Amino acid sequence: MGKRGFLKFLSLIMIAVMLAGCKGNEEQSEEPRLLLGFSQIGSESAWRIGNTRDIEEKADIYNIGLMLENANQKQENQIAAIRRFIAYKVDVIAFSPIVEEGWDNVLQEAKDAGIPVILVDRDINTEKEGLTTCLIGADFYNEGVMAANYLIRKADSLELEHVNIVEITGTQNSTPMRQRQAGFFDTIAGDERMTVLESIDGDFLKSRGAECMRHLLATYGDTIDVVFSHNDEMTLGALPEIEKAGFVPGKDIIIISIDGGQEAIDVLKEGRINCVVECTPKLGKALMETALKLKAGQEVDTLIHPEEQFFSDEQDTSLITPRGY
Ligand code: GYE
Repeated sequence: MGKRGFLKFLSLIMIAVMLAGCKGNEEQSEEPRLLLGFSQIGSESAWRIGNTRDIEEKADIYNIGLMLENANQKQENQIAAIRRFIAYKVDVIAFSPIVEEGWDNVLQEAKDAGIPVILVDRDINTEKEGLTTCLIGADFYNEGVMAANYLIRKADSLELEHVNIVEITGTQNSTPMRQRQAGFFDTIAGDERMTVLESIDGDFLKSRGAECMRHLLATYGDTIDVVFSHNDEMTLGALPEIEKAGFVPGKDIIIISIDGGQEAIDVLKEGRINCVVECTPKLGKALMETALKLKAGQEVDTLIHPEEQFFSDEQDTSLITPRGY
């Protein structure tokens, strides 16, 4: 390239850089409509990762400034994040409480600062009124009911006389753990065939699901008819343990899971899981719309449940469309 050619090349690069800079400035100059602080629990499952991604995407679409903090499964990190959001004077705070108890003080601080708080995914337990504005999350009790109704139908179709169930639960004292269990137990209560051998805490983690399953197999061996697992991760951890112990999941042991992430649906299609109750992580749209209403001083619905589906070996599973999480 000659000197002139080189100069031309250089000026082209400079123009390109300037244009890129202008575009960046243009994007930045569009003020966010509000600032939302969101404290996420962690990254324990495909569900959680899908939920974080959905909230980030929707914040972008709605032009909402998002301060997102990941608490790595620790309540104290969530409390510290909420305090930072208050100090930063965000417009709205949202968080997914890892457990139900222990939020009164920090939420009172948010209330005193005049910042509205939205609960996402999970609920809190408190005596105090007015600490939060609303809850956007799934109907976990109904998920437990759907899981149990599937089991009752399955027991009918297999003409089972006794059904021994082991339950691997989500994080102790979390809303999905409490309500999925309550919905399931209330629904099987009237069915004399059903016995729950043990409920064990798998903390929504794959590694814990495997550990719990090893313990359950060592204790109850071939008397286990059903595994009811509160999320896909724990189910996916438990399956190899069942196979190592010489049982065929989906046939020797009925496997019931909750969430409906792609990996679990693929295993359902293979026949190694019998039923997956959907719990959608796509709560971002409702969150952004609610935050905008709060900023505008409008009334919001106090409880928003997304619609949820149900997948099982009773249907043609090849028709299930890609899940997106
Ligand atoms: O089922 C599980 C996750 O709170 C609904 O938390 C959520 C649960 C979900 O990690 O996979």
